[in-house]
Amino acid sequence: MDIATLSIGQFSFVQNAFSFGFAVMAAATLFFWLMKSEVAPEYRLAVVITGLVTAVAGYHYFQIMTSWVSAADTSTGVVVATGVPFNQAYRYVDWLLTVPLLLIELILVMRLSRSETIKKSTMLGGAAALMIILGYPGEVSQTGGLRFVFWVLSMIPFVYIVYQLVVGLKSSIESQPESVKNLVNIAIYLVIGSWLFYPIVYLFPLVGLTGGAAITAVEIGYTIADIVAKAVFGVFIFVIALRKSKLINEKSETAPATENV
Ligand code: RET
Repeated sequence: MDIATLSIGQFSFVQNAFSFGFAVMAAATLFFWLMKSEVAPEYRLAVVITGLVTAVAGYHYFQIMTSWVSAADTSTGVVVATGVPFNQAYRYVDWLLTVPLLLIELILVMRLSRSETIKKSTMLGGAAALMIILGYPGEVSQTGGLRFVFWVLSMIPFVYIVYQLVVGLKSSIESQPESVKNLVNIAIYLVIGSWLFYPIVYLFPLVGLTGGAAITAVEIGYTIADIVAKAVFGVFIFVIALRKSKLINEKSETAPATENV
């Protein structure tokens, strides 16, 4: 990627987006960790992991922003490459850590049986890690051909995850309490919707966007998707945990709690 193809406006726009991403992730982390005691003990792990995801992302956004700033000199009013490459590995390392955690977060908040929790976390977490690892060589390659080949390879685990979320979790959703069924459904579609964004953004340089416009579109696209997939999704997880905690409290006053509550 050639940073000198960006206009000064594009360069600052991306820099501001990274700064915004860092602020959102840092604030979300504080929110989840400070609010953790508002949910029943059964759901605290899910909420702590939600904060862990935004904490890891916040750290990486800070690094991404720093790397972006060191890659260019704008003091002359145009973008001149300093020779220090913009490090895209930060994004992929961030995803490698956070994507499996996000899936585990969703599984934990559903409170399935122990064996099912372990099985689903391993399968989905493993597929997510594979998807990210397969995407990286294409992201850093300079040729459209390689970018496309790795897109196709990475789409295989991606389709598997989406299939598992839609079909595999269907019966688990049915066993969720009425008051959260809708929220769990929305959370799953939020995952699928925001995740679909990534492979589409990845393709931008292959569908006619070039130079600075392509770089800007990819970086802004990933940043928006990250904010939705981590912070906004995290709020859904938190609200689901809060509502289920209320149910536990109500039930303990009347009858014993049911399995998925
Ligand atoms: C890549 C490569 C091209 C093909 C596919 C991809 C999918 C990436 C996804 C990333 C999700 C990241 C999240 C981060 C925030 O927490 C690697 C771009 C399918 C789905 C959710």
